[in-house]
Amino acid sequence: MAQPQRLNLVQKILAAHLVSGKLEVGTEIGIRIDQTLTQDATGTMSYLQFEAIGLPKVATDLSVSYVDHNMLQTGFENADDHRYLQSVASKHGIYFSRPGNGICHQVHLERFGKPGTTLVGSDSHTPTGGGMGQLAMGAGGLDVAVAMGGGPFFLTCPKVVRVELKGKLQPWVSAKDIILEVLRRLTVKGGVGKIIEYSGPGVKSLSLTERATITNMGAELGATTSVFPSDERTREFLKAQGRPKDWRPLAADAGASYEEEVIIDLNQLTPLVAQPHSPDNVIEVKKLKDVAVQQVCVGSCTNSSYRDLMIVAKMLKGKHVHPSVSMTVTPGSKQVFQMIANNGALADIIASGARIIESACGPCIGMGQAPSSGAVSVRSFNRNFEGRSGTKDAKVYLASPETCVACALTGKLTDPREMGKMPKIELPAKFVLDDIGVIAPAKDPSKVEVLRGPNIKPLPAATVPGDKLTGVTLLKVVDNITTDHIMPAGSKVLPLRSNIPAISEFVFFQIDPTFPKRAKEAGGGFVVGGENYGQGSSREHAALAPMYLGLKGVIVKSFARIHRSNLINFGILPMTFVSGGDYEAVTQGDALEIPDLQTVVKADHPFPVKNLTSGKSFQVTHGLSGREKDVILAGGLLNYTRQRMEKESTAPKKSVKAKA
Ligand code: MIC
Ligand code: SF4
Repeated sequence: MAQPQRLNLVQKILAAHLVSGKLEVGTEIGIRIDQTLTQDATGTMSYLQFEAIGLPKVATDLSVSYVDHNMLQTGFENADDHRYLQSVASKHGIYFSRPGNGICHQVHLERFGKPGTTLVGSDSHTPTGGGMGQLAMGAGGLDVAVAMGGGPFFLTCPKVVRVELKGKLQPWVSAKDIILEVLRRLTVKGGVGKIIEYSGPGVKSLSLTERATITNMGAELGATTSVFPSDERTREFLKAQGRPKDWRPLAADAGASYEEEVIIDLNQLTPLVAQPHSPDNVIEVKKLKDVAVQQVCVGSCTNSSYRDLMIVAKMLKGKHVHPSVSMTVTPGSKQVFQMIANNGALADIIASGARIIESACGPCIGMGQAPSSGAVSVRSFNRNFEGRSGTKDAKVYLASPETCVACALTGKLTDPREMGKMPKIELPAKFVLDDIGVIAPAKDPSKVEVLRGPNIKPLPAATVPGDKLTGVTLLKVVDNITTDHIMPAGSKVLPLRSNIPAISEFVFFQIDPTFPKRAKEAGGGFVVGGENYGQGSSREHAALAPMYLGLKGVIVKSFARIHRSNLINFGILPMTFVSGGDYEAVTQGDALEIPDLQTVVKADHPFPVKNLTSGKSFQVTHGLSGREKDVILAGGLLNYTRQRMEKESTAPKKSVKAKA
């Protein structure tokens, strides 16, 4: 008799949600999505797209729209977007988390996430939910819109990497140091095509929000997501959140197999820091001596839980922030904020001279608190890409809240182990639960008017490709280009997220501000790049705005997962060099041509790109799945989804919602 298959945790959740394909690594699968989340900076586009799909109501178990990114209201734009988001949510069966209620990932963990379910969010740090055993993935807004409509979410069936945690963290070493160690070993592209599953005896010593710090920053590995088992610690957290019924146990079968294994001995870890300008540029804090620090920021979806803020408060109690340091503290949610206010910890933080910021992304996305010129800024955040802080020559280091406070007190990079005895943090048996920051959807949607201010411009349409693709190489870039390079954020650009003509003027702003003008004058063209192109955020604007400028294809050595999907969703052909050396065969300005486009898109083999300037050709592949080919040929995912829905509505008795 055949032995029953022993499944790892990832396989169990995938198998329970599989709608199409087989669980074979490297092939495309479609899974049913239980929950979605959006945030405001990506959400306006996502809801405009959901409206364009034309369904009256979301088909998920739960969909939540958060406002946490575009919080500075320096003009009407962000306020307009918030109003649109609130009304469109109310009309279509979506919960609305008001500005001030907190960062989407922290709030979702507290109030909505459920072990064993699937979550897709229009934000790359959606894997935060993996801390509670949820299979939580970041995606472009259009993929989330389709999932809200009940369509499957498509992904490449990942390799599963087991990270075994042995031993126990030593005082002053924390969850952030674990993920920094994983990043040090695997690098920012080491997780592409993989899901990281944590296990081992060290797991139970980590509280739920500590696990969430690790899965959150797993996004920086390029991983599809990361996940922890759901155990007694998970039950404890859900009980304290007043949601004991949402708990269910979840673990890999004993003897389950994995494609790769990594072992981390927690006893051996020391406080770590990621140096500028990459989250994998990791070194022990003790090795960096005499680096003066001008700014310290604690917060972001990585490290802004109750536990994190309490350690900050206890370390600051009775002390003062160093006179040459500007320190900011951002609680991750209204719940955390209220609890540290109620128990007096907030007063200790204020008394230390730290600046308190409302619960939001804030400095993490350059929404205020840009450091001074050339400053060293130590942050408990997850990304330190050049210029992301709002100051191009700032040097941003990523560290645990403990290390951040040690730096704030001494004015230089400091190992927190120099701070004496580590304070003990008691986790609450019950969190403050009032949910006044969440507004339920309307009972009668016909009474809701969707409010669109002048900042909300109609969606630009993707074009259906013809029989050849021609254009100039508008830009040639190096390895590890981030979506922050392609489509910057920050307080000046983010308010334009609902206005593609306006935001497209900032495409590649940091690398070459002449790009938009040149692209328009040339009638579009190509971008050529190196490895891990498009790493970082899920922002589909990094595909949508270039599409608006006429970008037709991107040829690189390798892609980051979400950005590749976003390119396809907007009808831009993603191509990889068959031989990495051919990267040298293209120079910026070269005219390129791909003949027989329809044929090469439908085929699975490599095809030539003619360099009309040099007179030579080189080979590329697209690696598109059958569905992705159809999306490209339809002129993008919106056209493709509409066409499918039309077909289904004319076919008898078919629902848009995919069944498992
Ligand atoms: C980020 O951390 O880069 C963001 C801002 O949260 C993005 C989303 C966006 O660009 O709106 C992300 O991580 O996906
Ligand atoms: Fe917000 Fe920063 Fe988290 Fe992105 S990484 S969701 S900007 S806190």
